[in-house]
Amino acid sequence: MAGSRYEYVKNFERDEVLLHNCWVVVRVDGRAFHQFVDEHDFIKPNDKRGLDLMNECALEVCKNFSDCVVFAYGESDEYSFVLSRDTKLFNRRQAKIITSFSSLFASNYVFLWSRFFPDKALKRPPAFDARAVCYPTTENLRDYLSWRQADCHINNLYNLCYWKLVESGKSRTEAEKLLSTTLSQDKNELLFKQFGINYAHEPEMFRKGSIICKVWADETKKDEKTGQEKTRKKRRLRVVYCDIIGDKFWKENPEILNEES
Ligand code: DGT
Ligand code: MG
Ligand code: MG
Ligand code: MG
Ligand code: MG
Repeated sequence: MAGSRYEYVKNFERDEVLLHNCWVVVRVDGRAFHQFVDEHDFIKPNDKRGLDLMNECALEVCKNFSDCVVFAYGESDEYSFVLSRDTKLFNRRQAKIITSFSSLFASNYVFLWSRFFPDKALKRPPAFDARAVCYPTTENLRDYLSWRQADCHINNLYNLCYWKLVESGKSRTEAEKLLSTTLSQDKNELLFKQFGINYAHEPEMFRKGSIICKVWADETKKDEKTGQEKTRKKRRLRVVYCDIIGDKFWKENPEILNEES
């Protein structure tokens, strides 16, 4: 049946289609979270409740788009979702993909808030922006993920030093000035000598960020006939905290970026 005479307006629509045969990374990032975390008294520099909430939101996104998301990496107020390079999601229409991811992430953040902050009312609705970037080679994708994990490490080391100095009585300007000339090694030393903190013993979630992917896990089931328990290895969606810059993780989990999966 012919549409209305107004239907021609559809011809003005333009779709940006994500490049064929490339890995797609969708990164969502909290809007003005420097303010949001202050308004909600997040612990500085890392609030485990906030990071756990981010992970739960990301898990929901991964489950919702389980056919296409093969890996996710989160740190601070951001999460990167890797879509398989042959994904047909929304015919690879960029706008549909990024808006679906960011809105689903944000709605889950609100929906799940009270589970992670039971004693704290949400003072305003948070927003998350999103972008999609195409990476033509697996090396490019690995470098992207390494870039985010290195960013997590650099920021975390800096922020830990910064807040320890401020807590110890330095002004914010003094702390900034003091740290401006330091290298990574100097910061490690400062933490150890002045505050007795061995940076390597800080929680991996803070130092390495969070990874969501299918990993091999033991699953025990009771055989209905014999009543005997059987353990089988299955790939299950999990949050893990580990290094993804080196080759070890990728060698142990070749299925994740396996182009056929
Ligand atoms: P944007 O993304 O341009 O709208 O602006 P922001 O303010 O969200 O900036 P961004 O995304 O570069 O930085 C994230 C902010 O969130 C940064 O100020 C640190 C803060 N943040 C993230 N996680 C935590 C946490 O666990 N504890 C605290 N205290 N702050 C956190
Ligand atoms: Mg941003
Ligand atoms: Mg942000
Ligand atoms: Mg951010
Ligand atoms: Mg619709």
